Amino acid sequence: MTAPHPEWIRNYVDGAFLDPDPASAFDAVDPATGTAYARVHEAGAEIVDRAVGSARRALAAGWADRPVADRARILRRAADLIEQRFDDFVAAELADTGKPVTQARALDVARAPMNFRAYADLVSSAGEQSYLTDTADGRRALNYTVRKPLGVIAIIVPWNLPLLLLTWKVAPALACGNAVVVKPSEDTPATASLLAEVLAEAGLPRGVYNVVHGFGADSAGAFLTEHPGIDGVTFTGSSATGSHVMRTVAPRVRPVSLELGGKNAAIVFDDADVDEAVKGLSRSIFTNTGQVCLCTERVYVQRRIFDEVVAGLATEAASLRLGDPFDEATTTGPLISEKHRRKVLSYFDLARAEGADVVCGGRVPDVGEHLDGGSWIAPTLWTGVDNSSRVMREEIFGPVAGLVPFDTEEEAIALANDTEYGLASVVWTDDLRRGHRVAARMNVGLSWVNTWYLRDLRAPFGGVGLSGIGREGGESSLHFYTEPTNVCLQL
Ligand code: TXE
Repeated sequence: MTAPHPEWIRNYVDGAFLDPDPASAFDAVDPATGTAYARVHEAGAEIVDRAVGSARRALAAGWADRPVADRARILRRAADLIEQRFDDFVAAELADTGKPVTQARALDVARAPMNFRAYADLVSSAGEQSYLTDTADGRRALNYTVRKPLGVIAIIVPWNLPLLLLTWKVAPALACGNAVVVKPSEDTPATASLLAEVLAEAGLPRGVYNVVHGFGADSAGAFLTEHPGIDGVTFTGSSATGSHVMRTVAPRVRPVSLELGGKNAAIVFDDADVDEAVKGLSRSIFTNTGQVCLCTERVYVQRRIFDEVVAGLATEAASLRLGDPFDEATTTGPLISEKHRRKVLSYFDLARAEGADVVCGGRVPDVGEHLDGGSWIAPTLWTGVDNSSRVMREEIFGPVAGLVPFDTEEEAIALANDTEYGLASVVWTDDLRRGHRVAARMNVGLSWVNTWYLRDLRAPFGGVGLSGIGREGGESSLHFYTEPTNVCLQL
């Protein structure tokens, strides 16, 4: 790890980092230790206004009209530069999240260049629609579409996969010729500012990428979504805030893309390879300390193998190693903040009150004195719960799951679909026909069979119900970040 931690994490507007204002600042906290490692300059309404203005000017100065090949070249150069500064990004991500270095390398930071390259490729090969239309008078017309950038996009991202989710939105937005104002989570400000350095070096014109730091209400998040100069908002975060963002932009009828929470189910049939299913479940429940919108929090297991799966998962949970993020043997980091730990602990209390049997965890673990101040939590499994329990209905967003037995396929499908959310699901079975049949009946945006979090960046990503509106990924992103004009020519 090379990068020394910055003293200040600064806003980036019109191609320059702004001088920080000590009167308007908050701490960047390392959740592994609970200590502040930098100060973050909180953007007020005036800085947000400057950021939106600079994005507008960048569009007018020609960014939106640049040849696709130019934009793709800049994205590819950005991908190369992220790889050159790989350790800096890993260090920044670890300081903000406390996640294990092995995960930050393999997932979070590795995905950033992939996102830029994927959208450079996609935009380079994208076509337009075209139709020859028969008209009543026996002549014909040529209809075709011309896709134009949406304009200035507000990008609001959360803290669980900060760089991955940021670049997942920034890459397609820039590929399509938009300018962006990014508001990273107040809990994870570092990588968005680091990305500004890389994009400038990659040749992105000033004003195309701007970063404003701060909170939601009465802060940078609200100032940005309320700003009349915004042409669209893409948001990943909680369902409640997503709904609020939608209401904020509704009076100006701006498009929104919302990727929200989940209460994701896994179904394990008794024909599955149990060892493989248990290992897969352990990944889908505990990865990133359960703080991925795709993580499993409800597990339905066919009765004959219920005890075996519970015991296997408890063994997997016991094998997880919580500890120093820089230690290569660490598998599991802390929760993102003390505030979030209070939320997760409140669900531990609720589970007990609802009569759950705690198979493992359910407490604050002892991770060693030097990490005492961090927001650590023990991987936790419950039995004795059912779909009427609040812990089985509400998103907890921690390394937790409730396990429930079932008897028939129909029952399992009904239990899995009995939720207001609809993001992701997993089916574990060795019966291929059953795998296809059940996967297609899951009321979700992403339905896995015998795997989890296996992504093709060209495939649609998103959810239904409380899990969101719209899809990201591949062509879905190209559609969100552009507006088509239908040109109709009488032949
Ligand atoms: O989310 P928020 P929080 C879920 C998870 C978690 C819960 C709360 O269950 O426990 O949400 O987390 C910005 N206008 N997920 O409070 O509030 C905020 O500053 C504009 C699921 O952190 O949704 C941050 O940048 N912006 C999830 C971003 O919204 C506002 C990932 C997300 O914060 C705003 C994270 C406002 N009024 C949490 N209020 C997932 N889908 O992956 C807040 N923000």
